[in-house]
Amino acid sequence: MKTWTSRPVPELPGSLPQLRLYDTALGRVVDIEKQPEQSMYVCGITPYDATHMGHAASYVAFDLLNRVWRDAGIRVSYVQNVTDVDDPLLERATATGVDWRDLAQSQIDLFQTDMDALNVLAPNHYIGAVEAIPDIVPAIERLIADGVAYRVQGGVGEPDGDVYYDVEMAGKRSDATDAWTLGDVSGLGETEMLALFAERGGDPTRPGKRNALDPLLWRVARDGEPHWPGATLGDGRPGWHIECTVIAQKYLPAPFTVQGGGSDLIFPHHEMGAGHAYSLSGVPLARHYAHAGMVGLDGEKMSKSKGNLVLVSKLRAAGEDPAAIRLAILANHYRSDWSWTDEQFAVAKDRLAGWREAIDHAPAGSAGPLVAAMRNALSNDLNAPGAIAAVDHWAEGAIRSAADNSAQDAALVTDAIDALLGVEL
Ligand code: 5CA
Ligand code: ZN
Repeated sequence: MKTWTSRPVPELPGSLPQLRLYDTALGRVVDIEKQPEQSMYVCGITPYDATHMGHAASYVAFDLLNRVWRDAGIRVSYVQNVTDVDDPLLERATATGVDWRDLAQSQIDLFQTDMDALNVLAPNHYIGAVEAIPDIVPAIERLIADGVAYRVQGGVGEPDGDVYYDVEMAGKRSDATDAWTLGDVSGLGETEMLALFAERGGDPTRPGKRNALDPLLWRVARDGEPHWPGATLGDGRPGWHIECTVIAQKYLPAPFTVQGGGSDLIFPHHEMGAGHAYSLSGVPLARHYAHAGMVGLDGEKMSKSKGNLVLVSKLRAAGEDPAAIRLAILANHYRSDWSWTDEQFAVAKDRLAGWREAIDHAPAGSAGPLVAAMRNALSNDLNAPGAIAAVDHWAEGAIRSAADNSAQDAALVTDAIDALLGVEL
């Protein structure tokens, strides 16, 4: 699928220190191994509504990772999916009387325009679930042949043949030390898993399943639902977790460096994806799992289903500067849960205006130490608030300074704020 076009990233002299990142599966900050090329998969949107601040924050978080790797001279291979067929998308299309394909396409276009406005670097591959179906079908057939997936008989009004992943069997099959067993990514116990599974698209009470937590791999065709050829599986459509697993395995090395998304994807999505990948390839999907915090509004998680949304496109349409939206997001550490407020947005707008003013007063020799301070903060688990504080400190000094203004320093500070934070002055 077509992606958006990244804006150029200025090159800075020097380079970033050793990158440290919080790994969800390990539960601590780890050194990211140095490699000439790094790879990441960031879960994309389900395109049934416009990009809200929560989505935007998760893509800005992983854009920071992309930028710090590039700053360290590392090539980045970046893949993102788009869940362009799934229950919530079909339900919304039916409820609003729009063709689900038109709904998906319009929201994908809007998302890409928002990402471009927010100066989020584009992935190298942007892949839809629908276009991945020819790769997903043989993967599921293999899981069945290997005994880690099974077909369920239909019940009242349900056809035979939905395919589920056998979490227990998959866990037992793994004898290597880095193998997957249920809970490896999320660290959750069964009770918590059951609650989250039901809440986040799972069907724990579906009759005929071997384990309540077994996730759907293939949903055979139902009347009125879109479906695709499934070879021996029969016509149908894929489950959610297998979609991301197969796309990541096709376009990235195994294991790739970082699997990313919002923290609501830790379980079941990234847990099950890690299992699927191990069952399919015998190696872990990713070396590290990283998650962004949840963004809320008025104390509640911002979500399409709740409808309490602050939309990037609406703010843009109201004439707000996307650089200020990005700066408002970055003022929160990517791992923290936070709420969008007009007050915080006003602070970001003032800050951006202050930085723009200070740039004309850049004291000679001040840029180098600022760039070093920004890099130090960002290399420490992408501490954007720390990098912002460094720029604030520099800007206050620049305004007060009696030293000569330096065009060279002004250019370097402008480049650093753009290259490392993605904020264009
Ligand atoms: N298509 C799947 C991933 S394969 C999906 O979760 N789509 S989504 O549109 O619901 O979310 C897209 C990304 O935004 C995910 O990484 C999700 O974790 C993140 N996200 C959703 N809501 C929020 C929120 N309120 N705060 C922070 N991130 C959020
Ligand atoms: Zn995903």
